[in-house]
Amino acid sequence: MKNILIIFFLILFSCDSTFNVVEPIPSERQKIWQEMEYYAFIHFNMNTFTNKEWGYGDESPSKFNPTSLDTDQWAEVIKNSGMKGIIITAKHHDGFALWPSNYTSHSVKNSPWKNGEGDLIKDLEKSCRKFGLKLGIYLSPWDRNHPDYGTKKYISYFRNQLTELLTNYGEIFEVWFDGANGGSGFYGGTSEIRKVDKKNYYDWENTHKIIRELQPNAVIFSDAGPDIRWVGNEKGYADKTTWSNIYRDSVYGGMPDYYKFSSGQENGSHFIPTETDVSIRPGWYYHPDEDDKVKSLEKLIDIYFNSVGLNSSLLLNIPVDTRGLIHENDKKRLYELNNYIKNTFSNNFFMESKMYFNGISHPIDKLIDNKISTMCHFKTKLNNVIEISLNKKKVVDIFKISENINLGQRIKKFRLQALVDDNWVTIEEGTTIGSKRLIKFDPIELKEIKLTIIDSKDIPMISEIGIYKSYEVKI
Ligand code: FUL
Repeated sequence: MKNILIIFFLILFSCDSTFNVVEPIPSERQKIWQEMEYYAFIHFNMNTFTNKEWGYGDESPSKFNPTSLDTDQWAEVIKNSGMKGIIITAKHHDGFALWPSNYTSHSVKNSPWKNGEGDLIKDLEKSCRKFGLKLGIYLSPWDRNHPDYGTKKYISYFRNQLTELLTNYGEIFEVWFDGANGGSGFYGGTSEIRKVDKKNYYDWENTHKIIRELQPNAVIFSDAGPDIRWVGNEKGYADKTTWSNIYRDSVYGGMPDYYKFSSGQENGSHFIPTETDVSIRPGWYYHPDEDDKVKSLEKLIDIYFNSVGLNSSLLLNIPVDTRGLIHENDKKRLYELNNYIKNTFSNNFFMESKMYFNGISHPIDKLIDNKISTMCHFKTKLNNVIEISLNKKKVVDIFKISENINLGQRIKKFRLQALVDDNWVTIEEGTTIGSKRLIKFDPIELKEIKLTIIDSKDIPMISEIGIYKSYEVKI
């Protein structure tokens, strides 16, 4: 009888035995990036001082003059906010460089800041290392200042700047290329409209080679990858259905109607997860009249659930102010959000619970150890059921599930139910899971919960599950 039971058990599910992969799967650099989840964008550059979002390219370097710039303050606030890195706008569309580039005079070296002796990227690099953060670079492909923009010569200039940034500032975790490019600008004084063929002008393939050679661990972001792709909006919301898979060669940076690709494609040829970029204020850059328009904690929590909780990452922008500091109001809100995330997710009520995979009792430890590599999986693709019984009734409002995406994203359809008065009540029916799916619902008191994985591309590989109650942040 015992042997029959063991065989039955192995037929239905197992933990950490041999398994197949479902292509496409992430590269090593993507795996490292995927674990970061939440990191900061900093928009700080010429626009901070002209109170604009997009500079024309004719701004005098003398305008760049922060009074008390302190990159240690940025890094300290960001570290204490639970974020893992910073991506800085080294050069935005107006062409002003935050480092003393050898290839242009339009940079900090002609500004009053530190009498032209400063290098903001160097300062930030040091602060990031000091506070244990990773450093990433935003380098605008569009340059409204440069006389050669639109010609082949500009591509060499762009690559020279990229090479400087990837050579002189240690390890870079992400290189960020904006899809906004081409249009009106100063262009060395011609003040005209210069449109470019967004698909071919930049010869991205060869630009990417430079990055791979100089910073092999860096992920490359653009609307279309090749490593990380845009989520398709700047509001902070990923699609409810989010495949990391996409037919990469059907998309390109700056393409029209890109938003149509937000949800990816189930059978896409390449693994290119989304990144959700959104600003904590209405603008990307600092504007004094937005000091009281910092997003509410409630809104930021909603964004967190709809980005990190929808198989994406959250790149939250903080506009550093004209002093060169993260403003008190943004700092306060970032700390509140961190307080919420830290305290909510530190208490997984699945500890000491009983779990059943397709009706068979099974230890839950590998699914609550916060390790993607330890997991449990079934033996069939359809209608697999995980039932969990808490050690006692609890009021909860969040459910978490992760697939081991290192073996390929698989789950296509699921249903989450709670046992209420002897009836299974559906909390959520959904599609994709991916690296992390967070489901938020009205608080409910329960003891038994059931997840049915209705359909999957291949046998589902579950690496984490969790159930939580939202922490009440005192504001
Ligand atoms: C956009 C840019 O045009 C904005 O200014 C900002 O940098 C945002 C992150 O990307 O496409």
